[in-house]
Amino acid sequence: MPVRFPPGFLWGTATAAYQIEGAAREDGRGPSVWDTFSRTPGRTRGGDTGDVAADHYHRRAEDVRLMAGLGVTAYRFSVSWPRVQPTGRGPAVQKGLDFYRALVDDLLEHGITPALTLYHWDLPQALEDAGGWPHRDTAERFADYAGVVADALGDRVPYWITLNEPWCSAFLGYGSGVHAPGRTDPVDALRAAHHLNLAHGLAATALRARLPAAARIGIALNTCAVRARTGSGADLDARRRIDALANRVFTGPLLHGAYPDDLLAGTARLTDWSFVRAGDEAAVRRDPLDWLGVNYYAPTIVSAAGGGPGSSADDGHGASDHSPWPGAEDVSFHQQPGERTDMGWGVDPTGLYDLLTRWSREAPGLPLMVTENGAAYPDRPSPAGGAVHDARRVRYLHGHLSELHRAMTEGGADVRGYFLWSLLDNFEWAYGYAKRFGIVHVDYATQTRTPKASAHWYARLARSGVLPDLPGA
Ligand code: IFM
Repeated sequence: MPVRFPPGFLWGTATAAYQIEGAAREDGRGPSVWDTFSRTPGRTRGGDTGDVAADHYHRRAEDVRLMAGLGVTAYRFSVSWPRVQPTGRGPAVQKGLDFYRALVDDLLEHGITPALTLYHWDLPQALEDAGGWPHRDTAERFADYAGVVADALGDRVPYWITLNEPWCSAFLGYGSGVHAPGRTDPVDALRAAHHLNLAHGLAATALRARLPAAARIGIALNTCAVRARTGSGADLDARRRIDALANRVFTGPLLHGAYPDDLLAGTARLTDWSFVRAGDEAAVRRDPLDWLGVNYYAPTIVSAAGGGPGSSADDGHGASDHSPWPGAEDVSFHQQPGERTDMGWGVDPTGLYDLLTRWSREAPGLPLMVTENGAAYPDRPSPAGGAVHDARRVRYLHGHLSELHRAMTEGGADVRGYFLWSLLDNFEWAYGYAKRFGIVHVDYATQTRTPKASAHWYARLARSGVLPDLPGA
């Protein structure tokens, strides 16, 4: 039986501003925390920065034509906050807004539905200098910025995503410090998580007041498929604790209007959470989500402290002397056996099934989208003819899309679209340009784009709605 997706299902690709745009100092753009972090020696691999990246700021039209040629029906991109408000507050820079307006116009002309992310980690440096996400005012500034972007683009963008992976912003940015701004205070990480939740809520209200009724507001969470290494009580408890810090710290207030009790108890020796003011949790879901974005790459396998051979404090997010898990620093992490991607992440599509069916059970009636899924592999153009044979990526995608389909058919999940990460090879944060997630290869010396075998395979899917067989199967 062919694996067929419903008509109207969105077939997208995804990117983020700092990872592809470059033009870091052009047209009035201000510095973001990632400019500062990546220009600080030792913070990114080889000192790589997003100064030029995939030069998308200058190649916007070519990149949209490329997508159109692949037949994709949707594109998820992010707006760079410091390109629009260089210091994170005050009047908008018209040239910054013009760039995104032109991008959206190009997409619509090619029949590609825009999905706009307001925040994919590039906090204006001036706001970090004023305290960053641990500081409450940043949430208010974010709501103002959301209003500015809605006023400029609200008439033509149907899908809005407030935040991308707030877990990374809070816990990698302020806990383990492997992401910008590189701070390492567990309480700041928790404060940041709360202010990101609040920022989502305030922004959703600002968007709702400005956007047409048909616009759909969501958030993209990297919810974690946490698995206990064994069925022992201690390992199951480790799973519960990581689930609280990875997932329920966001889905608690977003879906249910409150932080879970076990999260508060598990972090009580660090903080009394008095930074959560009366009314905050209600504000997070005053304008409830229209849909939930799920980003998934690999499962996370945990055990209680001292988990035996092969266990470590490394959860796959990058080495640091500081844990990104406040109050659960003792939990051990384990590698998934079997195949791994170039990030070292295990390949297990069933994690996507588990997440989609979990959120669909926890939030009945809430449509879901896979807002990121994909894999890094180092394949390059072959010397003969330049084709890029990324067979492992095709296998990865095939496996995950099969599980997505199963989640819809057997698991009852209402999934409306899939955004493949990523359209282009790009700046992979602390790993710089060493990791290639694109279905289109980028030669950074010449900025030549070469669609890989996975792009051709995905084009067949986007055009037909039927999962193509694996080559050679
Ligand atoms: O490149 C990132 C993206 O910015 C956020 N989600 C995970 C991707 C791969 O690490």
